[in-house]
Amino acid sequence: MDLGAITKYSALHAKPNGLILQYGTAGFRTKAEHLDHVMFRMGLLAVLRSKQTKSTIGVMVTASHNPEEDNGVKLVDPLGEMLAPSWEEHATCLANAEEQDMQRVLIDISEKEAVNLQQDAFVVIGRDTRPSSEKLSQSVIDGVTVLGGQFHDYGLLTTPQLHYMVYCRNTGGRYGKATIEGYYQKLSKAFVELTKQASCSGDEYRSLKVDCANGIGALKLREMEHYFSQGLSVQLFNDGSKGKLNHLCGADFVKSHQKPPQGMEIKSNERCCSFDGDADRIVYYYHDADGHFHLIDGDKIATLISSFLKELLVEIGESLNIGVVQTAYANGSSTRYLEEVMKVPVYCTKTGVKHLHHKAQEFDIGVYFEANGHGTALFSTAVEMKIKQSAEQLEDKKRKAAKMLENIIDLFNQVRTDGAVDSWLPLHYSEDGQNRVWAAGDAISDMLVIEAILALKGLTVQQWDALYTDLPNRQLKVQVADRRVISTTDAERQAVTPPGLQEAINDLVKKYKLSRAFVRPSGTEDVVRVYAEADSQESADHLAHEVSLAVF
Ligand code: 16G
Ligand code: ZN
Repeated sequence: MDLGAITKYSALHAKPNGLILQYGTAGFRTKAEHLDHVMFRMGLLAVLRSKQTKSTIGVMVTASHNPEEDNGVKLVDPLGEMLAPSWEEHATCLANAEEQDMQRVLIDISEKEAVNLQQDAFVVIGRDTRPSSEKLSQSVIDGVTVLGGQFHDYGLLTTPQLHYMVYCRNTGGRYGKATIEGYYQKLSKAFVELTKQASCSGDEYRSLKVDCANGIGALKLREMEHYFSQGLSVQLFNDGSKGKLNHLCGADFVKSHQKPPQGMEIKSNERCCSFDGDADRIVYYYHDADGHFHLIDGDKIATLISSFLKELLVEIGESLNIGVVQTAYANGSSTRYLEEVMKVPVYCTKTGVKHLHHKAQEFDIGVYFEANGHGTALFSTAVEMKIKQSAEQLEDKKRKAAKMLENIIDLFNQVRTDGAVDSWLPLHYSEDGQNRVWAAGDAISDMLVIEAILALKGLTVQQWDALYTDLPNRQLKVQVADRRVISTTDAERQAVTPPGLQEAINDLVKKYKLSRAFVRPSGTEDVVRVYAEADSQESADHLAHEVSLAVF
């Protein structure tokens, strides 16, 4: 380590005095102007992580659905998954170190993690379309090069695309080509194969309006659309040519305001969807003939996907276990429908993809979605092997179902192992012995899966929506002096501190029918979030308001 050079370059990316940031649920996030030093330092950290794992590490510059003025950064581990928890702590430590302590912190991390500093390092970088992202990703590159790391800058990418690149590079191309064309080809091939089998191929199933949140999703869908246009034609809105990123549009806006994005003209019963600013979330919606807006959120997406997968398994004659993972935000109606009608076990975890992902890996097929539209399905190695055998051996109908399942696995961007997992995973990388894979939720791949299922089942958007009726709900955010005074348990559904808060919430909830409410400190913003649902919108609004008063 050339400590002199690090000190010299670090001074060019100086930390503002007194600024303390935390590596949160999705990395660092704050106003872009406060992030230069964090970017430089994450470049340094990515090199250390790369040396330790002897693998390529990813760095993504984005603040997802947050306002255009914000930015953020997160590291992507060797199998395309979220950074390991111990390294999140190192990231926080390094980001907050005062200039004179930088060298010591870097040496500390290297010693604690037994990093061989002679080892080569390779880092890949991607960024979203924010005006600040280009310069900030240059600061990441400065950090990488000053520690002697090599890098490839992919420039503009969606977050899931960067995960894909990391995964492909670390598996020697067995999974797919680590290029943008490789990504497009892989997904489109599976989609076109799948939709070929759809008997309902009228126009109704073949066109979709997409609100791209004025973000990266627009650029990438535009590049990709001709690869899958045989099966689907997309009409893009909020493509960044006029509006501001995430402003009055995008998945987060639509979900939290429960209304359509601006800048999109919707005719009745037209199928529409919204991506978020880095294209890892998706929600669907439509206007009915009376002009009422209907939101189809992550819960209903999980329901559609899990019921389709279950049907395919029945067809093939495999009794594999399938489970759905949700968070406290899942609408009560969705949980009831999954458990009581579909007879699928449902589990609740804390908010944040890493928690859901972890739980979903316990099943042969684990479908996980946050209500906000962030999710995917995971398939165990055993499933893949069985499906592969079935696709080769079974007769007609069964073989067709097995083939469909194979293509769905590909479309979800899931690793295909052919059974020989351990022989080609980066040999030196095994944090917890788990076969962790990437596929952490991708708006483009989720969109293609959903479109394929609707076409194959011949479902209209209204029929999909009619699976169950959402309980009216409301989300609010509350500014408090210190959100950390609130701590929770039971997958964030119960408040432990401050004393008396949970009792107060219980009393309020009792006043309404079919009601439920919880509070939790945000992992991405300096606010406390309140969620309430009840039998009417008015009751849900009242309950949310009353609970937010109890938070003070
Ligand atoms: C991040 C999470 C998302 C979660 C959200 C909650 C990832 C990749 N993203 O965006 O899953 O829903 O945070 O934000 O894990 P909150 O803690 O501010 O409510
Ligand atoms: Zn996002």
